[in-house]
Amino acid sequence: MIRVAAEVREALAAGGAVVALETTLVAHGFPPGEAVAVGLESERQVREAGAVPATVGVLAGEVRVGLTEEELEQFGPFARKVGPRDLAPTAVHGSIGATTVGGTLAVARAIGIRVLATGGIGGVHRGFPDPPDVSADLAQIARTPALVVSAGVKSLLDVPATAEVLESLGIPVLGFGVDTLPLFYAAEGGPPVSARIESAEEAARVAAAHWELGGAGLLLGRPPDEPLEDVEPLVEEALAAAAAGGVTGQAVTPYVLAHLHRESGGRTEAANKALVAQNARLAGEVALEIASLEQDES
Ligand code: PSU
Ligand code: MN
Repeated sequence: MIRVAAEVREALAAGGAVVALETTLVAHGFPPGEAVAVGLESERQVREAGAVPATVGVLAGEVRVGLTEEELEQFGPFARKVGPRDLAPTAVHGSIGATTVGGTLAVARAIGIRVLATGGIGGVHRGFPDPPDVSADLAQIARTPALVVSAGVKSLLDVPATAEVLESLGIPVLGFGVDTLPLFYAAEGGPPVSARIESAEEAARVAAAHWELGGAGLLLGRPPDEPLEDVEPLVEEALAAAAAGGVTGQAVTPYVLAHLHRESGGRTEAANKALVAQNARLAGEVALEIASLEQDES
């Protein structure tokens, strides 16, 4: 059911550094025609850090780990958005499935990948419990012994509520050189993190300690280098447009991101591309540190 590319398989067997990358961000987070380049840039950043990228997607009846460029090009807007619950049915039915953070983590857990990079994780959507929309990313982070590097929680969500759920689930929320959780496009104004760390090496030591203590997932929030601090009015407009258009469930995040990319004149899209690449780079660095700690152990 799971086909792991030779490079990823060999790196895992040797205890090397591997970073899982998702395909929902490619299929549903950027306009077609630009999206594949975002995925390839993440892979390049992971490699520059010295780690092996493992992009995950469902294709031809298999969960593939370590997609080729030709394979990645198949993840267009028509690809099904695949969370943890959707992996098995999508694979069995032979559909193309773009894995979310949650879906990708489920695969990472199955084969022992310890680090994942994304833009921003999903969480509690605004207005809870009407609608009662909570991303499966949260529950999957809680059960996967892996570190997720993101620019925090997507600001189109109810970020304080999401931070509370992260605490309830026992997920350490680490700030990379910051005391508050980054807000995806924005760096300022988020809820406090549970611990601040200053380096990739320190993140790796905290993750290793958390796992030794029987813990599972951790979130590492890295603020974007060039944040946009003024997008909240546009976010509210995008959410109102989604509600007015009857957009619900899995379709909300892609709809809102596309609205923002269009209405900001491309500013949110440029910011999103940049932060995805920055997170991939840091994830590669942390993966390297984790691999070196684990080598020392054995
Ligand atoms: N980060 C981005 N763009 C995205 C996502 C993350 O920069 O599109 C995706 C991830 O796949 C994440 C998903 O798992 O958004 C969350 O969607 P939902 O809230 O429907 O679970
Ligand atoms: Mn949802």
